[in-house]
Formats: sequence, C-alpha cells, structure tokens
Amino acid sequence: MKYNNILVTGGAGFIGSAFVRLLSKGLSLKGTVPEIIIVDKLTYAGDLERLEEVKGRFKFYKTDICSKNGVGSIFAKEKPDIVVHFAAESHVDRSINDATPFVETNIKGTQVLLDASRKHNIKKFILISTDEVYGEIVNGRFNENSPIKPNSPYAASKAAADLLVQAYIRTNKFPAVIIRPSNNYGPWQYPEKLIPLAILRILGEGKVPVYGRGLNVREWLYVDDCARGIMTIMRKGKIGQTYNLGSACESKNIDTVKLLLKTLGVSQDRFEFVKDRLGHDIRYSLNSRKVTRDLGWKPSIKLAQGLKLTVDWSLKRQAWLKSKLGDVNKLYKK
Ligand code: NAD
Ligand code: TDX
Repeated sequence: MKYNNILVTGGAGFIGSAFVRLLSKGLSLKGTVPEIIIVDKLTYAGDLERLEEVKGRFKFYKTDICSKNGVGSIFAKEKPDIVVHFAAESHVDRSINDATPFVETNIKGTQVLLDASRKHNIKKFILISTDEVYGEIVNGRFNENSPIKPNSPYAASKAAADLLVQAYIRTNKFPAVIIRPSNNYGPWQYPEKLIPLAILRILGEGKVPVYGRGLNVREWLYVDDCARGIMTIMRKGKIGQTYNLGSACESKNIDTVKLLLKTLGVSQDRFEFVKDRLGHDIRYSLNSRKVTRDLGWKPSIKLAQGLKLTVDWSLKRQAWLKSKLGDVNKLYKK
C-alpha cells in the first residue's frame, strides 16, 4: 500500500518526534518520502526543538485533538490516508495528581480522531497504546490476548482509548491497528520520567529519587527501536490486529539507576529511596513474539548501550534538559 499523506498526532513529543525524524528520512518507505502532517497542542511535553534536524519536511498544526472543528478542518484540507496517533498525556505521576487532562486528551481526543478518520475514509489508523493497559504481572509475560486491567488513572485512560479503537474495529470495520510499546527511553525524553530525571538530578549535583525500595521492574525499549517498530507495523501490520512492542530488556529500577550512575561515571550511592508511588505497578513484561514472527521487527539496542547513547546525548543537550527543571521541580515539589 502506498501512503501519500501521513498525519501524526503528538509529533512534537518524545516518541512521536523520533518517529517523524525516521519517517522524514523516508528510510522505510522504499525511497518515497511521504507528506507528513503533525497535529500537536504543544503542551508542557511538546517541543518543536525535537524536530529541528528535519525542519521544513513536515507541515505543523498547533491544535488540540479534542477540538472537533480544529481536527475536522485539518482532515478536510490535508486528506490524510494514514493516521499515527501518539498524542496523549503520558506521565503516571501527573495522572495521580489530576486525572482531568488524561480523560480529556487520551479518551475524548482519541474519539474525535476516530470520528474524523471514519468520515474521511482513512486507510489505516495506528493507535499508540501502552503495555500499562494490562496492569502488572509478577511472573510471565503479557501477550496480546491478556486481559486489560489498568491500575493508574493514566493507564485507565489509555485502556479506554484502546478499547474504543477495538470497538470501532468491530462495529464499523474501522481500519485500525493497535501497538502496545513498553517503557521507552532515549534522546529528547521529558525529564519527568525516571531515566532523564535521574540524569538531570546528577547534572544538578543532586541524588536520584528511587520510589519505594527500587524493586519495580520495567522493560526498557530504546526510542529509535520503538520508532522503527511502529514504522514496520504501519507498513506491514494487519488491520484489526494488536502488536506488543517490547525489548525483553527487563530491569529492577534500582539496577537501572545503578547502571545509569556507572554510565555517568558518578558514585553508586548518588540515589535516595523516597516515598513510593501510589498504586505502583510492580512489573511490566511483554511477549513480543508476534511482531517479530509476523513482521520481522526486533529491537537492536540493549539497555547498557542505550543508556550510554542517552547519557552522551544528554551531556550534549544539557541546556535543553535544564530548561525543563523549573517545571519538573514544581511537579515533584522541590
Ligand atoms: P510525550 O508526553 O513526550 O508527548 C506527548 C505529545 O502529545 C506532546 O507533544 C504533547 O504536546 C502532545 N499532546 C498532548 N495533549 C495533546 C492534545 N490534547 N492535542 C494535541 N497534542 C497533544 O509522550 P511520549 O512519551 O512521546 O508518548 C507518546 C505515546 O506513546 C503516548 O500515547 C503514550 O501513552 C505512548 N507510550 C509511551 C511510552 C513511554 O515510555 N514514553 C510507552 C508506551 C506507550
Ligand atoms: O523519580 C522517579 N523514581 C522512580 O523510582 C520516577 C519518575 C519514577 N520511578 C519509577 C517508577 C517506575 O517504576 O521508575 C519506573 C519508571 O517510571 P516512569 O519513567 O515514570 O515510567 P512508567 O511509570 O513506568 O510509565 C512509562 O512507561 C509506559 C511511561 O511514562 C508511560 O507513558 C508508558 O505508557
């Protein structure tokens, strides 16, 4: 299938911008560079600096996906044939403080996009869901048929979007594909999330806050591997299907932080245990055999290598990370 116009929501965010950078190079589209249309509200998490290296290769609309009129007029003008939907409120701790924007953007925004996409007969709609929709798992791994059982307000809002897309697939034969990635990390991640926050604290001569005793496990996927996985699924994924997208690089938070401290070349005791997150999921773990077996994607960057790449990037872009310090300190009341 040849795509001419690809509309990317949340393209100024962390993963969306990695996807746009990859897409704009036309790498995986056999040399043809499609028209890229980004729709992003530029919330605290959105930043066009992430797209500087591909400036001029996309059209940009600063629009809220919850605005039916705003979204409707973009679809009417641009006539996208594919939609890749990243835009979301994405941080669990913020959802615990206030679930309102999560319900608005993640649920209502998704419904507005689904209806505009139906109206304009788009060929393929890709929902970027998350591993968190499954809830936590102590042993074993979630596959695509595992029950949806989210725990945080963030995860519940993403689960609602995921189920809404499933309902449109079933009810309207809507041409959607769902992707559930595991924890991403890498260049340009907003420093509210564990890995860039840890780097920001070390750069500021502070300590890394580790929730509880640091025993929670996450499956870390380097963002460029994730972007490539999304590209593969966009091209080859079957309509109506769901694909897990994980790295199999599982690590306890305390081990992740110690590996990061080693990579930064600072003392192993530059962390402190702090009050645990409410309702903190103990472990996420995905079985990603389906995307590997059926579509041929596999991750290429292991955690130690990915952390090295992330640290190298962060040292070069300290000014960008530090520009978010005021907002991050407000969030964590520092
Ligand atoms: P992010 O917070 O870095 O970026 C979100 C982007 O969406 C920002 O550019 C923001 O301005 C935009 N946005 C927010 N509300 C909007 C609205 N109402 N209208 C238009 N734009 C809006 O998020 P991310 O980490 O890049 O995550 C992207 C997607 O991937 C999200 O759907 C998230 O749930 C999912 N996901 C993230 C991870 C992860 O580890 N970061 C893992 C799995 C899934
Ligand atoms: O200061 C911290 N200390 C700490 O121990 C922070 C911010 C986090 N943590 C812990 C909580 C988690 O167990 O580290 C782990 C990772 O936390 P986050 O980076 O906040 O990510 P997480 O809550 O796991 O969710 C992420 O992965 C799934 C993304 O934020 C979601 O958008 C995605 O859907």
